Amino acid sequence: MKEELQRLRAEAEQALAQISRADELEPFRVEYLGRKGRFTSLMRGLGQAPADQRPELGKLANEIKGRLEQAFDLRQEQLSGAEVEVVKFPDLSLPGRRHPAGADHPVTRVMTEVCAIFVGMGFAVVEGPDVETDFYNFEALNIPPHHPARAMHDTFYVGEGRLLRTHTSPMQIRAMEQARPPLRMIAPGKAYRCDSDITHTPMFHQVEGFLVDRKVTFADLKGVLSAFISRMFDGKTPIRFRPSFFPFTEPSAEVDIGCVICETKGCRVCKQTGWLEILGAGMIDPEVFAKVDYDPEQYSGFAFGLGIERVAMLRYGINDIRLFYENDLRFLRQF
Ligand code: 2U9
Repeated sequence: MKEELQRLRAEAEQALAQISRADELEPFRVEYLGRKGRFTSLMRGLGQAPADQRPELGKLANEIKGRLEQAFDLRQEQLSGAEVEVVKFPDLSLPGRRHPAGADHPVTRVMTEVCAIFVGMGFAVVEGPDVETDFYNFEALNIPPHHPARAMHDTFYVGEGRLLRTHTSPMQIRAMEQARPPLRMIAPGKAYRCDSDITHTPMFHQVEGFLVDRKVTFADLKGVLSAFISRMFDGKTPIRFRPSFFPFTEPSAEVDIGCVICETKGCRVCKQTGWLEILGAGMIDPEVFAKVDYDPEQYSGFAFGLGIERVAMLRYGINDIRLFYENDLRFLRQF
């Protein structure tokens, strides 16, 4: 029994000395020192030893167990220290951890570019709330109740006389109320219309803008918008102005550029016309001036609006607007 105890002690000490990692400690403890371990089962056999040897054997067994437990604690301490050492001295030859870089969404990129071009021409940027009143969204823009143009706007009403703005022009009305001409401003932001198909999403982005001063003419409108288009697309893109109608501008025009896909030859994207509509614009209607107390005899101005998703679709050759809002990384990583 004595020899068996000594043998187990030597074996356990040897096994402990060979342990070099902290995760090997627990299996050792279970095997030798645990409740069902080898030491405990040997101690159980003590009952079979002759009665006169039992006290001496018991004392020896307790001593050996105590020393092994001490040695175990010491090894545990040494190994936890060793792990700290590893952290202190990392392997500098290992490759570093990569931090994936994000990128601007294509809509954000086009929005930033459009704004930068107008800011470069001296336009100030104004921003305002997405939830608006009927007055700022419709009435001040010469769209009275029951005007047929309201049907075109597919408005989301949110209760208590409030609605989600259907365009960013309300902010420009506020800016006109607060300042006097000369004014040059753009209003970038989100607009909402209850509409969804391959060219419409219920939320989309616009940049609308206006310039008001004495003696502003349609020629100024043509000059500023031509400069914008030549900076946004390549300088050689042909432009044409087509008569149109908006309640807030008179006269009004829609501006087309030569199809960027087929270079005006005619294709599916331009519906064989060779032209793509890019902007709406016109001279600010005197009724709008009346709403903000500007004298239309003294002042005139032009205004314009463009849909950012549409420009981004043309710029990047995207045929379904909904792709912008599906958050599919395979799509977004291309930009
Ligand atoms: C004020 C007065 C008039 C802004 C204008 C348009 C024409 C226009 C559309 C383009 C594509 C909206 O996103 S879209 O569907 N906009 O065609 N917007 S003139 O007129 C204003 C703005 C502010 C004070």
